[in-house]
Amino acid sequence: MNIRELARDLSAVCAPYVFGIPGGGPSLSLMDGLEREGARLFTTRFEGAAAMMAGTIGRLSGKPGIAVSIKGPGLVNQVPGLAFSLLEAYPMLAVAEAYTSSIPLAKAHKRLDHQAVASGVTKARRFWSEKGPNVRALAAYASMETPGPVLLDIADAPIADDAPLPMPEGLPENFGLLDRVARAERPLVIAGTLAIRAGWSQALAKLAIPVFTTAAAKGLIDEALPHAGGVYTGVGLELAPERALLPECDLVVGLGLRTNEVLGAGLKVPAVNLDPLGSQASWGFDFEASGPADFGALHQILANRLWGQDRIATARAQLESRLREGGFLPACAFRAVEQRFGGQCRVVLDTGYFCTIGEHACHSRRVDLFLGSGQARDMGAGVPMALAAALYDPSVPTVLAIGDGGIGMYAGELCLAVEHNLPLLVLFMTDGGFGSIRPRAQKLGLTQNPLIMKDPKWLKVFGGMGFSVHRVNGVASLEAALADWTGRGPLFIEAAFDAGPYQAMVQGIRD
Ligand SMILES: Cc1ncc(C[n+]2csc(CCOP(=O)(O)OP(=O)(O)O)c2C)c(N)n1
Repeated sequence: MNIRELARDLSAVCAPYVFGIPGGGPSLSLMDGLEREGARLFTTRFEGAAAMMAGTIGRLSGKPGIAVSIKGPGLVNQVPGLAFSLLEAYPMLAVAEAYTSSIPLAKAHKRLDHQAVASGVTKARRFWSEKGPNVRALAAYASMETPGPVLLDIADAPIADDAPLPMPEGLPENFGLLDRVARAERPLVIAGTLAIRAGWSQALAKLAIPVFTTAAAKGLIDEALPHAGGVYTGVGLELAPERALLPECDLVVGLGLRTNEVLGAGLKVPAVNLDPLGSQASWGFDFEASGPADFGALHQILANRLWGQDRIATARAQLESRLREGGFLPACAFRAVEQRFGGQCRVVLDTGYFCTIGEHACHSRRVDLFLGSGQARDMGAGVPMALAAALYDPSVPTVLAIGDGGIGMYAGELCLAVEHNLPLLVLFMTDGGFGSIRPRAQKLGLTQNPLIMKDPKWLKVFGGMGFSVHRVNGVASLEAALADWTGRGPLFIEAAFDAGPYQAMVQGIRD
């Protein structure tokens, strides 16, 4: 086997998007081979962003994206993106140049222990080999429950063999789960990202009982539907629809309701969970029954129940009126965006209080029209996510909401938006610091110095990079800036909010 054949094999099973930074060795030969096979190549400024972008492509396309790096420091730079993809359950293949074990230790240039580097942030690492797991097996491994990153180390030629991949044992179907659901009169569904991967979206849209999703699965059903409860986090306060609806159900039916998709595990009502992993991924929840079960049979039972739509309407109206309080704040900005694009835009949320608001204020229609770091809550990852999404599907504008904390981390990557003239709006929501962290400092009398970011200079930076730029401080100026945008080429809008009302805006909504 040679590198051209490796590229052909990778092209057959991966999405045709390759991100990374090659060196002069096999990484470049591989990128050349992948391009010849029809893949699009994107050189990033940092390998960590490349791994995040490859993972995001995996989430959107269902096939692993590819991130390429050199050995040693190149792989180490991929680590933030591998951790992100692992935590978000995004399938991707990381490909790194590597030393084979037969190369004498005297050759030490860039030499690091790849197994040690990869062990905490990937599902598996294997060397490109003649007889070991092939590329098809590695891609399938990245995609199987729970999806995540797999590292493929490569040299100029494959090694002879590598160890087989450890396969999990399948669990027997849990029939008790269906019996329990059949006895419920007012069941309520909370669906995790498993439901996206399993393709249950349309079936759930047809139900007439409350359906919530985890933040990472937002958009699984059209959130304008009367039975859509919105996002469930486990820590919602009195104005979050979860607080109004859960006490009124007689059974929560989890669909892949996993601990790392919520902010607080545990429920105060009886619950079951359909999950091929059984209880492995849902520690902290006390399910009466959990395990694999026939979704078709479960759906038939749920389709015969009807309740909760009036209650959802009331809860949503209460939340909406709270979101309208306090003057110009992120909720107004999300409404302006929604109106400008009639819901036909993709919203990407970075991490901060604007994200807490956005998760409740934005009504997502489809699962590909919302991205957030719902599991990792990885500040800064919004930039690579938004870029990958805009490259993957430029047919709708992508709107990235990001704050003072996340904007700088991967800002250099946004050169790609200019180079590719992407329909990407960076909506920079600034309150002059880490608004979501400051309340704790204030409460405990801790220093606020590390939490304040004075006079952001990003408008000039993005203008210099080639973005159209606007600074807005109210709904009218924001609407004018949005109306101006044709969607051809990237736009940067700095929206400035008063720190006081900004910090108060989540009260009653989320802990
Ligand atoms: C990679 C990473 N580092 C640090 C954090 C901790 N963290 C969570 S929110 C936040 C501040 C976010 O600030 P900003 O983007 O300004 O949003 P705001 O809090 O003002 O809403 C920080 C530092 C994180 N979630 N991820």
